[in-house]
Amino acid sequence: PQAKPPMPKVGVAVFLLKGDKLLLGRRLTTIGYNTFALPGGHLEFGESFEECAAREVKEETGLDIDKTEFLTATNNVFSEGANNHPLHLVCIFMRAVVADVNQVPQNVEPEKCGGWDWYHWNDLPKPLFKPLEVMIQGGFTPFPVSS
Ligand code: 8DG
Ligand code: MG
Ligand code: MG
Repeated sequence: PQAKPPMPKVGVAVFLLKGDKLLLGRRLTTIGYNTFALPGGHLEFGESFEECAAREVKEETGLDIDKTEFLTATNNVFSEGANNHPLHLVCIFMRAVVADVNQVPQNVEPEKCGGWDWYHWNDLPKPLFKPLEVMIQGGFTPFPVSS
């Protein structure tokens, strides 16, 4: 029997903003090992982008989010994902803020993440997760235009 052909997947990543800082964690999973990335994960069947953003942030950091908005989407083809199989991810980027400013991020999945911290936009840690670095290098900013 023929193996199922690989299909693109949908990822949702969240720019969780606090003033001029954002939340990043060091990945401990195959793709982007040891690089700093946003909280996020895969869209489940039937879920809205907002629901996925809230669920993944909660699962990974324990934080509740608010004011969730769509920002942009990127198309990422990784030549080697898990087990050296190519991986095609359409990543949806959302923006949000913490529902309660006194809530502190917890490292809920220590096998997947080295820990969460707030980083100033002008002093981001290195190396960033490749798709994130490419966006930022290209001039993308997740912050609302100030009036
Ligand atoms: P899940 O099993 O919890 O559903 O997924 P996960 O293990 O949390 O998935 P993930 O790799 O954290 O996120 C899904 C995909 O989203 C990831 O493989 C690639 C894409 N993605 C980007 N940029 C970013 C980013 O900055 N952070 C995260 N978390 N994912 C990103 O393209
Ligand atoms: Mg996840
Ligand atoms: Mg994740």
